[in-house]
Amino acid sequence: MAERLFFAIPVGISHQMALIKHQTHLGDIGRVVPSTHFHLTLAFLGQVTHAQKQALLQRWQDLTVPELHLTLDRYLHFERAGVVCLGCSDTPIALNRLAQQLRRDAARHGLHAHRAPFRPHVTLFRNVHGAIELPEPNPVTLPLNEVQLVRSYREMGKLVYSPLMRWRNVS
Ligand code: 2AM
Repeated sequence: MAERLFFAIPVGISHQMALIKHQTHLGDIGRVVPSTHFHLTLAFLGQVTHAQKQALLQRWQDLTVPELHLTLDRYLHFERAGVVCLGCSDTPIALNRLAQQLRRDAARHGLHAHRAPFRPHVTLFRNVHGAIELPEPNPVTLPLNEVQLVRSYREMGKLVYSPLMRWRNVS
């Protein structure tokens, strides 16, 4: 059976707190993403079969997680998706390289092919309808300590994100 998988950078508790403040600051603009669901997606894989997962895990066994910090310093409103996120104006080159590597490997194995460029962000609200004005945010700086391969599924109607694998840097 296929699983819905994606690669993400997790958001630790102290940074979750900072992001909750952003949600409070923005107010009632859509459906609030629960803080335990905060993540920064590097590559969405879609439905992955067991054979595809095995092949990719072999490919990624030596995946290197670069040491870097990522400053989230602007609100983004992706109108078609109906989401508001905290994103960054300056993507670190090493982060872009990592996301492109994961996306390329996934596409080569017949998985989701991303057409849009990588724009790092943490989604704060879903179901945001219509045009909204967004202020300048207080920046949040996330350290990149860990990358996770996450499975998403529904249990009793509730969305669950379950990390299957973790890759850490040496810091
Ligand atoms: P995002 O909220 O960071 O944009 C798990 O489903 C995550 O994968 C979502 O939170 C979303 O990340 C991303 N995702 C889901 N569907 C996607 C798609 N079709 N293309 C790109 N990313 C997607």
